[in-house]
Amino acid sequence: MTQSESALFDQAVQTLDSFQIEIPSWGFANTGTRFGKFVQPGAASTLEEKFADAAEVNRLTGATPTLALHVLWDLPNGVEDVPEVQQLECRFGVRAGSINPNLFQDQEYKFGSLCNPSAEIREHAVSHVLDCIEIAKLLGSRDLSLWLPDGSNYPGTQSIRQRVAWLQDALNTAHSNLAPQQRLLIEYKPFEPAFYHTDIADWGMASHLAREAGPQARVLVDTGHHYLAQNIEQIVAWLLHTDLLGGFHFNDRRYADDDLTLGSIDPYQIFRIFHEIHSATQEGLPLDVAYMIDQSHNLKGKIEATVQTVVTAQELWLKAALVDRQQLAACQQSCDLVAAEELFRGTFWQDVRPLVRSWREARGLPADPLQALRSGGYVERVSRERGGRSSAVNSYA
Ligand code: RM4
Ligand code: MN
Ligand code: MN
Repeated sequence: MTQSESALFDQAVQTLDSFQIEIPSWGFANTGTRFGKFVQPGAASTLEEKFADAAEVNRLTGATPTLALHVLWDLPNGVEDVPEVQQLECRFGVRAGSINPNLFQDQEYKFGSLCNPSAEIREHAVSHVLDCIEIAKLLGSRDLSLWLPDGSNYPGTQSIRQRVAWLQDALNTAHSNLAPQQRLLIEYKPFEPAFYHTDIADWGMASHLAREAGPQARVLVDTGHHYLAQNIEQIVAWLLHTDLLGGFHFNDRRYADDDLTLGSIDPYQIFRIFHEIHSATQEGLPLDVAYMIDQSHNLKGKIEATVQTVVTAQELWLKAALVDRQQLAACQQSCDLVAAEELFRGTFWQDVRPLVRSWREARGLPADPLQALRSGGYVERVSRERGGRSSAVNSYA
């Protein structure tokens, strides 16, 4: 290794050692679209199976020590299920990650949850959120990630402002129940399931709600929750500037909230987002960003898709770290547009896969996690074990 090669390798080691990404329990379950589901024999249907799959992904990638849990899907009995989760954490060496309340499944949420015109239903929704905060406390999970389906389908049918007021009350209550180290992450989405107005439609609304709720509230950016023309890295830059960036739900999409695997459609987009974060970190901004995956693997093998996503995230995270930001700043300052763009683009085009591979070898991980998954026989084994059962489908669609 030349001196510059070894400096590059050291940078890669530091960059990859410090990058962890949370995987979602629902990424291992049978999912589908509103038209139906194609059931996979290896899909996880119990929490134990989800933890087992998460452990396999962590064994292969070394980057996924936590598993996001969706409360009604994973802890149907709420707080009572905490001891089971704790046992699974010990058994599989994977910790519970962010806790996701479920405010979209019950029949009573037809007209909304935290923004429902019925005070009784709003109270019920708030009490579910408080239960989730309690679950998170017991599990030592820092982040509560809140996504609501609330909104309306037809103009004039709901008071948009009244609903904002109800929502703010609910979030204030949630915030006042947080333990000091906990955070409330507020996710936004422009449409779906509501098709006229969504109560938290964009990052501006989420930022406002977070700021009003209190200092432990932040915004959660789900990459699939934007209109196609939106400049997501600009939103990220603003959230960094305002110290409101709490975390990400990564996925990719071609049209809307498609929940495709990260970087499958537009890897450059993720590179640009990561560049904003690396650049803020280099400037010494105090960052605490939760990197999480939120995907629905309808056609790809669940574990394969998850491993592929983690590997892609690591590659893009490293690529973005390698941007020569001092040089870039000089080009920006002198308005040397083409030089700046070529530096930026050129770093994106650089193939970092050999570097990531060397890092894996240095860390005793499989050099090629996807290949190791294929040759390891895990998917075949769980497909045999799980395939016979009719798997209860309790997630998307
Ligand atoms: C939503 C949103 C949430 C996720 C649910 C299942 O579209 O992305 O984060 O929990 O789907
Ligand atoms: Mn999401
Ligand atoms: Mn989504």
